[in-house]
Amino acid sequence: MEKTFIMVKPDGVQRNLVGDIVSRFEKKGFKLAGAKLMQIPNALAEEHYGEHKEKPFFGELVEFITSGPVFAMVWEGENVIATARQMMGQTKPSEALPGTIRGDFGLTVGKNVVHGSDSPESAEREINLFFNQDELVSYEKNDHNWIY
Ligand code: IDP
Repeated sequence: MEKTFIMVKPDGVQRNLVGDIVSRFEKKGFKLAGAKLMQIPNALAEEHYGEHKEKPFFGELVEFITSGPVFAMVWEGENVIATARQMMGQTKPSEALPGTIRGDFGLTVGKNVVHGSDSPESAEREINLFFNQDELVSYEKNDHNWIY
């Protein structure tokens, strides 16, 4: 089954949105494979956002993502990578539709509440960056046959 990396950013943690965001993925039918509240060290932030190194907002992005705790998660399920991106909404909250996380909770691109991997390659890279193998749990859920 496909896995993706989802993270409630520091603004989402401070604004008490962790429970709502976890709940959306649970209710959709995805399975939680790992989760932790953590403070991202600078080096990890720079590596995670490496593709934006040359962008003018890179410094601001690293400063923001390290400014407070984040809630890092791995979610599992059919097409979870693309579906989670749909559930998050567009990067700019002004373009994110109501009903999406960013559409419901965000106003600015810098503080857009949530991160989610955008491809199978980034999902694998980001899961390995943020989680050790022994922090991920493989288990059966009772609702499996009611979802698939
Ligand atoms: P994504 O998070 O939807 O995948 P990316 O283009 O990968 O979007 O950008 C990563 C993050 O960088 C965004 O979520 C956003 O918080 C931040 N970001 C993107 N563009 C800007 C900008 O112009 N100013 C400040 N932050 C930005």
